[in-house]
Amino acid sequence: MDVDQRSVDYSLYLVTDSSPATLGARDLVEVVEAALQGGVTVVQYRDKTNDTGVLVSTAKRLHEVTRKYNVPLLINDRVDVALAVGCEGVHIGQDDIDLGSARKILGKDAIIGVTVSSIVEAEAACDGGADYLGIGTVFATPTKTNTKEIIGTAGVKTILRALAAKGSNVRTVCIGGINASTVQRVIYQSSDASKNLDGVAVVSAIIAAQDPKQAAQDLLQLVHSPPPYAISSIVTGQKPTSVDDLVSDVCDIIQTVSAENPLSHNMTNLVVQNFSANVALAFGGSPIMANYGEEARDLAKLGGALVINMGTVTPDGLQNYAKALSAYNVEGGPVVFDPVGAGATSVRRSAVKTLMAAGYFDVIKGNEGEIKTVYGTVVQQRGVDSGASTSSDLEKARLVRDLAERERNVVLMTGPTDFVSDGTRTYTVKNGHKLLEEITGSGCVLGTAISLMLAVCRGDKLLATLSAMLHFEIAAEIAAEREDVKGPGTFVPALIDEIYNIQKATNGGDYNWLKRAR
Ligand code: 3NM
Ligand code: MG
Repeated sequence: MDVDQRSVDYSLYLVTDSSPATLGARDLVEVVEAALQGGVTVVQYRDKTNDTGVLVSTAKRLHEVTRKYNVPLLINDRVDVALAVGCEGVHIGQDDIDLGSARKILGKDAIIGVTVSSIVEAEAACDGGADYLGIGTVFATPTKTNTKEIIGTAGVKTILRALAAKGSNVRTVCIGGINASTVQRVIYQSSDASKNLDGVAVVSAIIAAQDPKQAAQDLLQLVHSPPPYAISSIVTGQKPTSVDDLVSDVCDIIQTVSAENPLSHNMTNLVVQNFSANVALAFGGSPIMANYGEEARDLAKLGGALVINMGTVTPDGLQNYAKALSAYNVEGGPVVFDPVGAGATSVRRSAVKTLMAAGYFDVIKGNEGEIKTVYGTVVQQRGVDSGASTSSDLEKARLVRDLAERERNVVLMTGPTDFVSDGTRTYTVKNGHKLLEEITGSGCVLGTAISLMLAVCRGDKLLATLSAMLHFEIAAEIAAEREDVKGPGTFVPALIDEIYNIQKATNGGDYNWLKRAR
């Protein structure tokens, strides 16, 4: 088979596994042929256990099949086997034969790919003339337990960005835990404005599948379609606009919430359930407090949004959150993540990592300590409070922008000044009142408010978030100024009333309250 290296289609790259745990008692060549019928575009024969004789004979059989489908066959690690078979190339890991030697043996027309898990490795492989990179390990996977580093979608993105900065046109796939439920998110979140993945590499999602042909077909289709929560046209290059410019949009969203009465599904902590439900009603939404993950599949079909607030996290709770998150991701229903107390304990830090790997959050909201923890900065929070600020406003603005860009979502850092960004547009909001800090759950209920706005404004997650912030925080100001409000106790019911009053006023065409926006 003649291969033009530039025209290789890396969309769905199958790595084989002959172990009984993955392949079972089936014949590898038959499974691979089924996968080829399903649309696999590259095959890598990877066998770490069999003797060389078996490797060569199996590779020959595989090559006969891959040639029929005009798909390149690469051999993992074993340049000698590739030579013996005359297939299209090899894939080498960091501990295998070095790239220069492999190239010398196989020649310039061979396809040679290299496993990389860092920028340094990626740049070295590029400089050494690799045709493509296998970037990983994306997610922990039972298929390969001796992986060096779990890099997540953020790690893949960092590498892609570094390659783009070098002007490299090396092709890229990623590997590790890629399956039908992760593939779209991995491609969406990894891709940098300047460089995208060319495809994904999978082992168990195809080799261990009941029907490898169907599995390959499904995966290929997912590779080529954006996830349901993707925004098709994120506004790029737009300068941060003043809040004033957004008045009519904000009011539109507020009106739509009460017109459509969307569901706000809260998986929230024990402290704020009642408060959150009342606030959702005051906004004109329809709250449901449902912490059991199995319910989410039905609830996610109702067009609403989900709030995951890990304020009272438990092992059971974490599993429930993950189930609900994936149910909403499948439907494209928006999800708000409130990583309460993220930096307070090691359990919570690890819960954050688990949830971030489990699915896509449209909006992440938290105080300074929480957002820093989600970003990966080590902070020690005392309880769930943010603690004294350690960053300048410029640093905070950069942090929310960078995290939003990394996750391709919206990030809100609350505080005396709120910072909110979608990675392109970053706004600050200075509304609110000190009394919000004197009551419990004011941050949590803002998460609920955001969920309602997101449910009716999926196309602009930033605008939805901003609408909730302004509505809620201006209501707090108006409530705090009322004569009957004497302190935190009287503030809570007044806050609910003023949220309700703003909603009613906006529906009546009175936008005056928004003049307070700062
Ligand atoms: N290489 P699955 S991860 C073969 O990170 C391999 O370099 C990896 O298996 C790396 O698709 C991996 O079943 C196994 O998760 C991927
Ligand atoms: Mg290897």
